[in-house]
Amino acid sequence: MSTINYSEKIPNNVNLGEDRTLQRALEGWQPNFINWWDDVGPEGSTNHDVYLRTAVSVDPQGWAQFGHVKMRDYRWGIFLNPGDANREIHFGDHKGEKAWQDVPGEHRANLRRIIVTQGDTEPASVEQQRHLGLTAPSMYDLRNLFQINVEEGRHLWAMVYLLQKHFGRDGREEADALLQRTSGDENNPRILGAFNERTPDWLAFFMFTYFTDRDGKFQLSALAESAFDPLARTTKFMLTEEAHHMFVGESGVSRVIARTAQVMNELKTDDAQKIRAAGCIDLGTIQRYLNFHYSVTIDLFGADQSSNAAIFYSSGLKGRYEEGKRTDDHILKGQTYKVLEVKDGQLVEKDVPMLNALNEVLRDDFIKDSVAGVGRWNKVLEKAGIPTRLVVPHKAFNRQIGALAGIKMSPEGRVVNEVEWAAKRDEWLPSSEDFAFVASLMGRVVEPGKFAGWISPPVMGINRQPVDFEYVRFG
Ligand code: BYC
Ligand code: FE
Ligand code: FE
Repeated sequence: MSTINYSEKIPNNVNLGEDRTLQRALEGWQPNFINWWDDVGPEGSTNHDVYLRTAVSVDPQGWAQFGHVKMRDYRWGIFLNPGDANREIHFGDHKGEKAWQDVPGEHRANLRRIIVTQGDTEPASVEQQRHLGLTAPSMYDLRNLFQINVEEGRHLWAMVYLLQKHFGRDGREEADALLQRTSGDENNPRILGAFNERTPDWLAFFMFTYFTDRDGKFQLSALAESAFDPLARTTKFMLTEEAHHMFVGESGVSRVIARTAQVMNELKTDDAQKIRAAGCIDLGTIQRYLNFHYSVTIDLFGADQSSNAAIFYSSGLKGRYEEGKRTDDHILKGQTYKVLEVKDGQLVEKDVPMLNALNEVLRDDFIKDSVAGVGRWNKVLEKAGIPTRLVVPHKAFNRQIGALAGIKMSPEGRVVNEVEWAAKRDEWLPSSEDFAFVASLMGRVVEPGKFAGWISPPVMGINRQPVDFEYVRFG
C-alpha cells in the first residue's frame, strides 16, 4: 500500500493503527518533537503560512501536494517505499538469503547505532539552520529553507519509527535522546563533527546543502541496500526528498557566483575589495567556504580504514553506493583498495583490504559526485568570461578523522609545517573577517520577487509558480 492515511494523528502508510503499542509510543514522542521544534526549530516562524510540498503517496508519480501550511502543522509522518516480499540480501555473508523484516539479535547493537547516527544528523541540521530565516535573501529562498527544515524533521521521524518499532525499550530511549542532544552543545553535542559546526549565513547554508546533504544522499543510498528491509524501504523514500536539498545548494551557490560574475564584469575588476564594496561575495571567499564545507563533509564518511565498516558490510547492514549496479562478487573478501597514508611526512598510497576500506570507497564516490557540480559552477564563470575556477581541495586538506587527521596540507595537497599552516590558514579557510563580511550582507529581503544584491534570482519558481509568487505569507 502506498497511499498515505492522513486521517490518523500520525500520517503513515504502515498500518500504524494495527500496532497499538507502537502507536502509543509514537504518540508519546510526538509532543516532545513539537516542543523541540518550537524551542530550536526555525526562529520566529510560528505564524507563517509556507508554500510547502507534503507527501501524499510514495508513488514516483504525484507523491507531492503543494499548499500554504503552518510548519508546526506539517503532517510529519511515516512513509516506507513499497516492499517486495521476495527481496533477497544481495551482498555480504548473508547474500542470497531472504531480507529481514525484523532485527536479528546478533546485529541489533550495530543496527541501532547506524540508525541513531543517521537520525541524529536530521534534527542537528534544523538546529544549525534555525536563525537563517531572519536573513533570507528572498521569499523564494526562505520557502526552500523551510521546506528542507520540515523534511529533515520527517527524516528524524523515519528513524524514530524504526527505533520504536524494532528496538523496544532501548529504541524508545534512543528516540528520546535524539531530541536531547543539541548541535554545538558543549555537554551534549550531536554525534558527528559537521553537525556541530555553525551554519552562520546563507553562503554556508548553500554550501552545507550542496556538500553535507550529499553525504545524506550517499549514506542513505548505502542504507537503502540494507538486509534490514524496513531500513532499506524508509531510506529509499528519504532519498526522493534529498534531491531537492542538494538542488537548493547547487543552484544557490550558482546564483551567488552568477551575481558576483555580473558585478565583476560591470566593474571590470577582479579585486576582492572592490567586489565587496559593490555588495557581492568575492570568488576567494566562495572558494574558502567551499574548502571548509568540503573538508568537514568528507570527514563524515569515517576513518579510511574501519573494522566497523567491514562488519557493517559483511553482515548485510550497509551496502555500497549502487551496490546492485556493481559487477564484482558483492562479498569482497581478498580484494584490496588504495588509501592514503602519511609516511616520513609525505603522502603515499597503500593497498589495504577492501572490506576495511569501505568508508573510503563511499567517500570516493561522494567526491566524484561533488566535483561534477563544482564543474557546473565553473561553467557559470566560463560563460561570463571570467578566468577564475573553483576547485575542491585535496582529500587530505583540513581532515579531523582517519589517517589523514594528523597532518597539515595545503588545498593543493602539499604537506606543510605548522608555521606555514598558521600563516596561510586564512587564505585557505574562511577567516573571522570573511564571516563578518558575509554576515554584513545578510539582510532580510522578503517582498515577493525581490532578491538581495549578492545573489541572482532563480531561473524558475517552485512547482511552476512564478518567481515572484507569495511563497510565504507572514502571519
Ligand atoms: N565526526 O570506524 P569509524 C545526512 C567516529 S548525513 C565524529 O570510521 P564508522 C544529513 C565513529 O563514530 C548522513 N566522529 O566509524 C545531511 C567511531 O566512533 P566510536 C548521516 C566520527 O562507524 C544534511 C570512530 O570515529 N548518516 O543524512 O565506520 C542534513 C571510528 O570511526 C566521525 C550516516 O552517517 C565524524 N565525522 O563510520 C541532514 C550513516 N566519523 O565508535 C541530514 C550512519 C567517524 O569509536 N553512520 N567518527 O566512538 C555510519 O554509517 C557510520 O557511523 C559512519 C562512521 C560512516 C558515520
Ligand atoms: Fe535528511
Ligand atoms: Fe537533506
